[in-house]
Amino acid sequence: MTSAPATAPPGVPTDDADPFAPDVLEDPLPLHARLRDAGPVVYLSRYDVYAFARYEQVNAALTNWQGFESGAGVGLSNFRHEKPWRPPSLLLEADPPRHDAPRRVLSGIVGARALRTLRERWAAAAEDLVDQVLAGGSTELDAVPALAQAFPLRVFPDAVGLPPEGRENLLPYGDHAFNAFGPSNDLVAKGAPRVAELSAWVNARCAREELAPDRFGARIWGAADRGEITYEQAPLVVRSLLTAGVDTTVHGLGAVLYAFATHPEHWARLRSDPRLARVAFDEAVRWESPVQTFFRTATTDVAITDGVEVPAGRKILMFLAAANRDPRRWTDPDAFDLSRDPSGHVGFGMGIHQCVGQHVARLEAEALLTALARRVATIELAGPTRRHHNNTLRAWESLPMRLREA
Ligand code: HEM
Ligand code: OVM
Repeated sequence: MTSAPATAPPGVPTDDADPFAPDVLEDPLPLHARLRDAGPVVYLSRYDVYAFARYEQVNAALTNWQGFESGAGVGLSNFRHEKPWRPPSLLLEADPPRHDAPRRVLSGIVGARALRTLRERWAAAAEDLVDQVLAGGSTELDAVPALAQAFPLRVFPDAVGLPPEGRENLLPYGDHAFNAFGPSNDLVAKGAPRVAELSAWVNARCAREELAPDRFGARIWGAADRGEITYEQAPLVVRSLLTAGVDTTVHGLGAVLYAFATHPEHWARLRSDPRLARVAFDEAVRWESPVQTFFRTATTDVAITDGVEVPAGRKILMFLAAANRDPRRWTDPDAFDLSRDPSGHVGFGMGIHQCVGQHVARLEAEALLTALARRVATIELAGPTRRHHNNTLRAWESLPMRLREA
């Protein structure tokens, strides 16, 4: 291993913050503003890495996979020097050309066209869930377990083709995987005792025999039959769905439900025009950025601005969340606003790794928000909210809400 400089190169401002410390995870916005204002690139001395917090640099790096690779891992750990906690993802942690075939296969299976057959089924599942929580009247509930977790867990594992047993492992496995992109802090230590058990369960579910016919999982194996990916790759592609497909949507739904509970005028607008459900979800993904950060690794010395460069081999932390609220890019960035056009946000990433599951996430959100908009006149907070801390995810642990039936 080459020894890294302990201080920033000339022209690069330094910040000694820990982006993964509990107080920052509780409220990351002040750090995001400070890093954006410090300059286009900042050196984080605590971890000896660089950081981009402005939209321009984050967007440019995400669309420059030649200069900013993913194959060295998209967490703090550099896979060229340290052994990954699990075999690397064939999508997230791969660069072209190896990234391309798995990506093509998965886009065909969870892309917008392929999802059309699920639309009515998921709409009906959302109506059922809303029926059940309203139970014939207005109600107080914790929107995290009752809605944000309940809905994805009803529809997504079925769509992948998982058996009913053991589905309770999905959220803790994903939570650990997203923690593992950060440093080995208390959050990773807290997950460690269950990693072997959870990984064994997830890995076993990726086998062909485990997966119901004609669902996402079986279709991935079907792609192997056609030679589009190898039989060795198929289980790892299934694993990507199981890792990235649950916690993300749970926290995305938590974000949009919190947004509506705190912006009643926007709930009224959604009720009068349910077609706003999709833009509302994207605006919530911009506003909250359920996936806050990912790293890249510089493949060569990369020039950022005049005379300032990131040296080859160094990790750069991309603050998607800070880019999504950069006032250089967005008008009134801290406002949740259904009138804005949130397209171009980097909450799903950008470029060749842009979230392959974004249509799944949007369809889930559309189904749930549409069902709620039909039945629920007002949503309001009914008690103190609590954050869930994760090294990568911005999440709610508890969202007490009162829903008044229309
Ligand atoms: C990639 C966010 C839902 C599967 C990504 C990336 C982001 C992201 C930011 C880019 C990572 C990078 O550039 O390094 C989200 C958010 C979601 C969500 C905010 C929900 C609101 C999903 C779902 C699935 C999924 C539902 C599966 C059905 C993936 C996969 C990749 C990915 C496999 C890697 C793609 C590649 O590297 O080519 N996601 N995601 N995601 N996402 Fe999502
Ligand atoms: C993967 C994956 C993709 C996106 C996010 C993620 C844990 C994992 O392909 O395994 O987070």
